Amino acid sequence: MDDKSNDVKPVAAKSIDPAALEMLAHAEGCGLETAFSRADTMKPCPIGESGACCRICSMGPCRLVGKDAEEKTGICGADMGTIASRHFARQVAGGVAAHSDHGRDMAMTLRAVATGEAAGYKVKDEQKLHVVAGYLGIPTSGREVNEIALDVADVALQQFGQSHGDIVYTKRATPKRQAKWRELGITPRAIDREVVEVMHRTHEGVDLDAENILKSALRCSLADGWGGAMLSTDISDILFGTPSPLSSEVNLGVLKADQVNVIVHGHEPTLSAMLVEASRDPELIAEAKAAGAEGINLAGICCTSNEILMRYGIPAAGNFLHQELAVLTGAVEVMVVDVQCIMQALGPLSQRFHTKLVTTSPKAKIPGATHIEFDEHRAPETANEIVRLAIANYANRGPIHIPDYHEPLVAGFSHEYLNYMQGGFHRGSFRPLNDAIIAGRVRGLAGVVGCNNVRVTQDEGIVEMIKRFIADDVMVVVTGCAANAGAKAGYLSPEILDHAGPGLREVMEAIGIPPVLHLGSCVDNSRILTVLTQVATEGGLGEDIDDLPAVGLCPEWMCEKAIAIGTYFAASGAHVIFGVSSPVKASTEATRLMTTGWEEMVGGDLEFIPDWDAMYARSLELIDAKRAALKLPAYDPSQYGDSGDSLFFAEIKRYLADQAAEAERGVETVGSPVYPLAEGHSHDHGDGHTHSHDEGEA
Ligand code: XCC
Ligand code: SF4
Repeated sequence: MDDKSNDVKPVAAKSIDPAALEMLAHAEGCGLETAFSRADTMKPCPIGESGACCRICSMGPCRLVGKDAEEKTGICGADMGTIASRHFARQVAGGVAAHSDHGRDMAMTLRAVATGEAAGYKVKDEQKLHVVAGYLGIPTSGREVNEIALDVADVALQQFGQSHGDIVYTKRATPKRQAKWRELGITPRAIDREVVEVMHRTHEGVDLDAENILKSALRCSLADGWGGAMLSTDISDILFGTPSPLSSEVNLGVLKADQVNVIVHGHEPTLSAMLVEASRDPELIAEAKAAGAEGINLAGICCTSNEILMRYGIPAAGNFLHQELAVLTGAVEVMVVDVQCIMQALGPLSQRFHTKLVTTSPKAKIPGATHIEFDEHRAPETANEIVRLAIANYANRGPIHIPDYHEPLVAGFSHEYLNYMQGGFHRGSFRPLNDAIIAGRVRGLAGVVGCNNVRVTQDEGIVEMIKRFIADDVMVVVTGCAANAGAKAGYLSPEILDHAGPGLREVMEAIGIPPVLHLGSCVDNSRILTVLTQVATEGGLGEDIDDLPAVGLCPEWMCEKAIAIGTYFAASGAHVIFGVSSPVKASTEATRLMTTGWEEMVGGDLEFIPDWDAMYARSLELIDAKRAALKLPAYDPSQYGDSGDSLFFAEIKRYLADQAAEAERGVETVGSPVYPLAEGHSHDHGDGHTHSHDEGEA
């Protein structure tokens, strides 16, 4: 594997984002380090990186190295396949635990709302509550909202620790998929149980068969995709509204020189939703003005950002590798963090500036931070306290350096909204998309998801894949930090339709959606499972996810959650390709099991291809092979001519132009919906009014 991740990168090769490069030069000028510069001196340990290190017991750590490494064993006799697979399975369990614990907290919040203990929150999307109640077998007719919500919360919470039965949401998979899981014995039972079982099996001296270990990893991952993450998405929609498209902005330039800047970073929407309200509270805005600022500006980083971008249009300051860069601007009064993807480096770094780092979860403290514990029973007070801390801190600002980069984007595509776009609320379907794939106007579907990783050039792999896919008529969905990367590079703006291939362009214009759809945060990868399942069952493209001309990519993966996501997509029948480096590359056996082995077993697989060209070539090969297997016409771009702009897109462009003009005049417009709203969905316009469009729905 000759990836270049071990060389010291010149600054220009650290990111393709000009804002990041500007801030890295600024950091160097200030003599401050970042993850980017630390990566130059901290090389990945090649033994651990490749999966050849076992530190499961204290007879080791055992490291299998050398030319004959695969013939060696650890002291207990564990071979390379076992060692690499065990480590991989534990990564899956770690990722599942993270997403699912987040999901559990969402269910706890819903419960507190239902029992009237969570002031400031309410069930915002009753329609979604009814749909979810239906999935969970909870009666709805003639019942009060909070009565239903309480049952939904309790059944959701049961999914974590139930002593018998399977995770209910597995029934949302295609019948074929459910049967396959049953036959293989990998239907997940209870979320916590699958995590515990992997931890048990991978304890010293238990499961010592690579194939069996990896099979348990598949089962565990399904407890995330069709369990914790899917519940998290659904309950977030119930509490904060199912997203529908709106426009906003992305990159560090969304920070405002003359306003109190508050950044939310992490993963949960719970406190951040309250901070949205607090940042728009006239009383607090008046206090900010009294402190000499023009107002309060809230922006996000990582998936907390995606959660509030999708629902309130709050601008995104950047993805994972932007967290330190945001502090380096000197313009952040408070950075509020909850859980996951938060660098400890923020502690000491924020102390070099006036920035107050605020931790809020009892699960996640950082030395150097101020801890203001979030408790859903007094959320509005906590949010106000944090905003007041920021206001008081405004006067302490030193010199600031905000790079002037901010791209417009459209975000907020839920599965529900896509249904609506393709047939209206009462006849929602995926028929137009399926027909377009069958005809070859759309060559296939690609999900480009996941993290940033300093071992590769920031955003490069993600943006390269998005760019090439849409040019080759592959429709793209994005989530997490990959969505943010695509947005920073301009690929989430409707303007990008001009860069799409002719077939894709024609279809996108007809349906009225852009070629790259932002589906949300990382737990919202569950939305992609729902979309793929519906495409598979709509007709004409086989019967299951493994029949579809689709591929999932995670070019710049970094954490265990990404591994859990990749694994549940594979277990659901998708071909998945990760970049960076394979955590099992030291083992030919584990690599074989996760590729051809899993393909035979579940129809999907997990490959690691660090080279962007090779990753892309393999993606098209997989998509075209599925087209051929379905006996669809081979993709032929020459048969579609350029079509004119649809009225729909002309409208969006006009809207964005107006918005830019208004922004120029200082009118706050981020978060305005750019699409006609789906009936039954609502948008908070930030002025305290919620516009619901649910007439006509019983
Ligand atoms: Fe974290 Fe979700 Fe990865 Fe980004 S993409 S670095 S997990 S924030 Ni989830
Ligand atoms: Fe070594 Fe076996 Fe202990 Fe792992 S479990 S550290 S391979 S002795």
